[in-house]
Amino acid sequence: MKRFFHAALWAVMAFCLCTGQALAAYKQEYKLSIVPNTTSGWGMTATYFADLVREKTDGRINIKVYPGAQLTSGKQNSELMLVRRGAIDFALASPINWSPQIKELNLTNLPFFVANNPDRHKAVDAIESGKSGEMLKAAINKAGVVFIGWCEHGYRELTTSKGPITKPADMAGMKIRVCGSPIFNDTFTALGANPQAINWSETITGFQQGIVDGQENPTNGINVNLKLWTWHKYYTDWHYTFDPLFLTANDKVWKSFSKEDQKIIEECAKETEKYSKAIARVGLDDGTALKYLQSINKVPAVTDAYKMMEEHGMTVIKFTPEMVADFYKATQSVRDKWTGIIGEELVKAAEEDMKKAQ
Ligand code: X2X
Repeated sequence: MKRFFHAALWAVMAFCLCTGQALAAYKQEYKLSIVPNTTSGWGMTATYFADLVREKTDGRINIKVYPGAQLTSGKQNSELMLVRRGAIDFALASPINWSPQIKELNLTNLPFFVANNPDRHKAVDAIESGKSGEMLKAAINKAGVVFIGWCEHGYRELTTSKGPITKPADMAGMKIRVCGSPIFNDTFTALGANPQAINWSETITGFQQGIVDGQENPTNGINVNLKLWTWHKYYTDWHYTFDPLFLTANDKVWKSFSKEDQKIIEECAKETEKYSKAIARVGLDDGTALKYLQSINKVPAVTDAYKMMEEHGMTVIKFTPEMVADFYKATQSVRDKWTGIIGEELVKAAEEDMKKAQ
């Protein structure tokens, strides 16, 4: 019996060596952190990724999504530190929450920078797949975590209880909730508003209590999903900053996976990227996103955000090029200051990547 057991053990080990499977024990569960809830576009993306990885690894890698910034006790700016330390295994993260520590990640939050191109969605793709994207990935890896792939939150649009907003003067003194990233403070101050840094975990209560007059977040993923019309009757479609998302893993966790499993995870991330971009862009692009979602049989409940918001009594203001020009001018000092912090080389590389793609 003993000899049989030994022989069996050797056979298993030999099989593992031949197939390149690591013998290191995998954890029963890997924790993936996200800041908003599971029904947001961000949450749907995280679930899509976790399900795909579980399926493609035959259950070897079981990722569980922890929503609501619960793994960071509501403090969204601590996420990078906790992934680095290993308290969090994976994060589907926004540059906004990591930019206080990784200065390069302020790039897409330069006001009126990415959308300042004829096709704003192509501009995003060009950064992510271009030289500037490589520089961003390198900056994330240098911070001690493993970059796995890009996903998407979307362009950040403004919702307010007062309005309509068509020129910077309309924002004078308005209390706007922003996340705790300093560039947002500078942008809203330059526009004459009164930015209030509040963690997302406390923001909804802030709306209910009327502590702020407005906030900014992506249309499909947050504004429609959270029914922002409950508190804010004005929607300003100004595309002033862009919020990608990226999948990352703790370094040790990543190294514990076999090469095959790492490759599977990377392939799952690529699939997730397509889905994530499509749900962020559906109804806001030329129809490409909807076609893709139809092809994979994953059309979400709302595919026309503008109609939905208007049906709920929101006034939708779509910025004209003249309106954008006014806001662009009013925020010049912010771009100047933050280009210096982000690094001129990276900002230039992004400009070139975006120009080539148009
Ligand atoms: O805090 C926000 O506004 C949110 C949910 O968009 C992020 O975490 C970046």
